[in-house]
Amino acid sequence: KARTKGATVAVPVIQGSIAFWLGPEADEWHSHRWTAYIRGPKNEDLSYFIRYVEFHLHESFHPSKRVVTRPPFELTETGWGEFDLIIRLFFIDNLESPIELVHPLRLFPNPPKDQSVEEPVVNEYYEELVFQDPPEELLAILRMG
Ligand code: SLL
Repeated sequence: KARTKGATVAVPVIQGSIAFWLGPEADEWHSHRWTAYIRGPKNEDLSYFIRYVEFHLHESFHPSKRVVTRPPFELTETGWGEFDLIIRLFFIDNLESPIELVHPLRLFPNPPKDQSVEEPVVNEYYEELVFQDPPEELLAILRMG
């Protein structure tokens, strides 16, 4: 594929998670419900350049690999523990190699709070997906945004 020369495009995305304590429904293995996500900074639909997203969970989840093929690119689960998710982004027509992000899932407030205070725990990071000399087709798509 024809690659452009001297073009760099940085696309801002947010990778994050939000977790809720399940309160009276909580049991030993399922104390929290959480959602991990990739989103645009203003909740833009990212499917104009992201084809699908793989979420790789801790091996205690079966299956541990989850594929989300349409927006919103998010995954909801229940569990008891914190771990690092691997989030792999695949692009339209495989025009660029996948990009991997690591998301540290947080379930517990830091510093710790009385758990009777049922506040969601949000952990978000701003990322820039940087495409260096992307194929012309991808460059056009990214510029149209
Ligand atoms: C810890 N290193 O020890 C981490 C591992 C794994 C969390 C946390 C599984 C839930 C399920 C789950 O929450 N695993 O079995 O459905 O804190």
